Amino acid sequence: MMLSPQLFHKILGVAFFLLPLCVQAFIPVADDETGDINHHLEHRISRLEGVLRLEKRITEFGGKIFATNGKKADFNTTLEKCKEAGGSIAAPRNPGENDAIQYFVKTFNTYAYLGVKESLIPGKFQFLDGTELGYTNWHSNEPSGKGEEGCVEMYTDGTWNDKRCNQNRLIVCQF
Ligand code: MMA
Ligand code: CA
Repeated sequence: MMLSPQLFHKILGVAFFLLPLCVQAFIPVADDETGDINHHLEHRISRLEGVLRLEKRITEFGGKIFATNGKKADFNTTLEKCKEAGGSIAAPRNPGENDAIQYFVKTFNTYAYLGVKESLIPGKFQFLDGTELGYTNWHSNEPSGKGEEGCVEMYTDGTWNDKRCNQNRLIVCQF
């Protein structure tokens, strides 16, 4: 018996419509297993986070995770290291995120470069992708470089200073 193309198309449509229902109906075990696996993974992740917090390697604010390896590098090397790790250089968007980064600067007693750079307009700073800063925390009388200091470092008190990019600073990334 030959199916007409129209009927074939209809059957195909119904089959695909029913497919998700069949998947749910015929393998209910899979759902339980998924729940178990999720539970197990959550438990493992929370223990790993405990280790990283104990080692003072991670902080968190508003869903953003900040991390350091405790090492120092110049600005461009910091960009590379953070990218290699699947993140980007830490760029605070509000006081909570600034505090989360400052925790490392204080703990390791080492200034950190931020993901903020001078724009084409000397003395005006922006995020690395060129977007405007909605929040800043400049130290008094900063930025001062007038085109000579293209990067930004965080001081131990959490305030910012524009700085040449070739210094060694604490690597802090965001994820
Ligand atoms: C250094 C350098 C500048 C900073 C001043 C503050 C002398 O230059 O770190 O970026 O603005 O100190 O006194
Ligand atoms: Ca400066």
